[in-house]
Amino acid sequence: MGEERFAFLTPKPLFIADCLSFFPGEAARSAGAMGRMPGSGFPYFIYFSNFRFFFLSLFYHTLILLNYKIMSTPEIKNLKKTAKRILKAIKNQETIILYGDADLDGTASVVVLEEAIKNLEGNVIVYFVDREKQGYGINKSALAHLKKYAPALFITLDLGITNFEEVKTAKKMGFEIIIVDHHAIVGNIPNADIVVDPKQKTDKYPFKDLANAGIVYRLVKILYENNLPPNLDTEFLELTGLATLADMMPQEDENKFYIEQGIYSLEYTSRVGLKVFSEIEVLKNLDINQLARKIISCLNVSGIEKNKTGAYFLLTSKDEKRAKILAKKLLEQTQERQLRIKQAAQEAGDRAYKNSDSDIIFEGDSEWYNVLIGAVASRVCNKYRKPTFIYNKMRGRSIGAVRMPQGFDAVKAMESCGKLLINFGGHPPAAGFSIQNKNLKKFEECLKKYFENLTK
Ligand SMILES: [Mn+2]
Repeated sequence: MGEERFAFLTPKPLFIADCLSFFPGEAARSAGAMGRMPGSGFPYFIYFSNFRFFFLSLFYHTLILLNYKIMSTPEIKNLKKTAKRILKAIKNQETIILYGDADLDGTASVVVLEEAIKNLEGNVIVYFVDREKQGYGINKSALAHLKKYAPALFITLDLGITNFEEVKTAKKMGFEIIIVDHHAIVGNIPNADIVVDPKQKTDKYPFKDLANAGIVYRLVKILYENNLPPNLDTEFLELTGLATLADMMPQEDENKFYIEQGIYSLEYTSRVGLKVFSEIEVLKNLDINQLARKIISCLNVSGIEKNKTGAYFLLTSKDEKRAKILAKKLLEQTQERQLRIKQAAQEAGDRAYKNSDSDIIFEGDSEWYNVLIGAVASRVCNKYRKPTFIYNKMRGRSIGAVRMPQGFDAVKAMESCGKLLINFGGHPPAAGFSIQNKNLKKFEECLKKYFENLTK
């Protein structure tokens, strides 16, 4: 038991290169000295570099310790059960629906699991929820659209853990539901067939801050009984690393491994949709970290067409010409969006300034679209260092993004006013909600009271 937990830490040629990326400066220096290796050449530079024996043995011992630590820890709850169920579905040629969140973490989760399942000859339907039109999570219109595929195995990725009613509805339609999510548990868990979320109280997995893509990466390792082909492994790690950064998960423990490993191999990526970024004129001179940040800003918010995200189309593209056009388009859209975010953050800040004695910032507008509010809330929160609630006011209801300065918990704050909300969820520093417009004022008052009591 245990060797499947961190197969990428078991000794094999790649392993030496793997451990190097714990120390990216050293690795980059050796790689730089060797120049760019063709194809998936990056692991091989180590054989040519005159790396000092002392460092090697240091790394080796670190790795043995890490391996020991990881082998003696339990797996994420229900992850093996999920893998088993997926393998059964593949064997029986059942339809497997992958229902993902539209950000990069959700998209990476879908792409990795889809490619893993398809490579084992399973049947996959991919669906992304349109936050702009449908809101966050599982929702009625998506279920109405997917109903025709029932009965099927319905796997939610990077969402679902707060969709109590929707899970019930989906089960009635004949779906078997597996939730794979990393967001905070709000009270109970939905009545799904299997729930994977390291934040469940009963989950003994020691590291709680994985991105959803990190959970999926582990799942895929189990699906392949640790014999994931190296080319797939590298490609999956790249997406896992990017998603972990995009979701702003703490850069420690296992996450550090995904980020450094993923970003490092990005330079030699064989995924067309990622490779094209480094070929775009204005991005040509960026170093690998800057390039990664650019890619993330383009793929984290990429719009939805035909129930798929722009990032999904790009990451699964095999056609270099079309991928380049799409990447350029996403880059343009990102620049426009960043301008709009700046303007909206300015406006929200100005309005909040008039209310400067309030403990919180609570502002909304019909022009602040769903794709903007998260970034707007982040900017405002960073500037004013107050609990920040920014919402897009639509017809009848609003969708909001929440950001907290250190020491505050967005999920707990909303839990205390939960009755006024349609739905809410997320992480302590960053979360979201949906609400009937008629409850907005009450919600604001309730939050003010909550934070007033906290600071007393
Ligand atoms: Mn996520």
